[in-house]
Amino acid sequence: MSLQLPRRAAGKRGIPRTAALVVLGLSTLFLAGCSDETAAGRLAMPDPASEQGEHILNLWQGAWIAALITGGLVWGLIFYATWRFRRRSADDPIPVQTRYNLPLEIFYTIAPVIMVIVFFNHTVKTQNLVLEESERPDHTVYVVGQKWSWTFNYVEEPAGDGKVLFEAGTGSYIPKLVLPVGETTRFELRSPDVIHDFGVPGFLMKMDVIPGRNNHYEIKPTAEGTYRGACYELCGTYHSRMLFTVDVVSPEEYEDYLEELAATGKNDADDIVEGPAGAYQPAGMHEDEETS
Ligand SMILES: [Cu+2]
Repeated sequence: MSLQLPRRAAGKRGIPRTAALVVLGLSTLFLAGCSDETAAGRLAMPDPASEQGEHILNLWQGAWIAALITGGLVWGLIFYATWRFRRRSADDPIPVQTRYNLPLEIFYTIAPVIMVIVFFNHTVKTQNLVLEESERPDHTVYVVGQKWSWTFNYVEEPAGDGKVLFEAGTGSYIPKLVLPVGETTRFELRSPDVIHDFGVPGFLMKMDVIPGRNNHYEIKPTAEGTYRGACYELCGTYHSRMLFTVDVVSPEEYEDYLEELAATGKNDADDIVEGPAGAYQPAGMHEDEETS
């Protein structure tokens, strides 16, 4: 059975053509405005300061463009149909009621499935790109998320004389992670207690830190600067204290920083440090107040 439209609709093709042109024009305008230079062009994403973040930004922009084109087309058709086939006077007859239009039903079943396959394909490709790991990363940092802060362990660094250099935060001290620009650092994520999530919005990357599981990812920072980081998993009472800062510096400054850490005499250990024992709690808080 073919789709039957009221006679009035036939022959008047001006409106759909105009609607299609409006959708096309708006999408072109939108695509042209999607530059990586401005926050509006990045659709509210932070300016990516890592190589991996560029891929995430592309996926984000692409997904929004596809969603807006689809949305524009659907809204356009809805508004067009409600306006074009509205009842004009009380004498208007009820238009032909169409049911069981097989080609149309096949189309609106298959088209969304194809769209989902395309979105899925792009997502998997981006995920594979950002999780790609080098055989030998330039640096490795063991990131320990512990209640309620972070400990950053720098391993295999010459300044450490085979020892692990670390910076440990507490509930009342926000730790600093230092990374060299243009070099790859692998984060080995460890948790001795509950699930945390290690993320830096400026890098557009984050990953769960799960007890008993060795999650890892690599980052190649592309711009020097100071970035904010946090725990992105509601992990317990003082989750909100799990902040840290990231300083992306030149490779020379990075070496200097490690030497400074080694020189303190308090920031080296024989093995990975899982946070300063007994110092997890913010000052004045007691272990029995802990609820998770
Ligand atoms: Cu946490």
